Amino acid sequence: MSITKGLMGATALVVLAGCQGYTPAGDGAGSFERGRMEMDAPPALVERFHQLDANDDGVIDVSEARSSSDLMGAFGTADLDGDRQLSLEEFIDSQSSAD
Ligand SMILES: [Ca+2]
Ligand SMILES: [Ca+2]
Repeated sequence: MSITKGLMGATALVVLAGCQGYTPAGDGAGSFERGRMEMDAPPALVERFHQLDANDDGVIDVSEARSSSDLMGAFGTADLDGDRQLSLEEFIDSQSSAD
């Protein structure tokens, strides 16, 4: 009986040690930072921004956003500073996080 109990305890320790070695905490954080770097102005999104910016003033206002129903739906959350216009940065940020 005592031998079986000892084996189970040893197995539990091995499993715990295995889990800690398999998922290092630093790796996840590093991947997240790489992800943020990569969403820095993808060319396709920049091109789409300029297509939506019909009057070419460098921001997408509400009337311009109406040409895209999915953008219009995301406008409120995409407009981070609440000025009712989407800057290129706000647009890319919203489109990148939408995926
Ligand atoms: Ca505009
Ligand atoms: Ca804004």
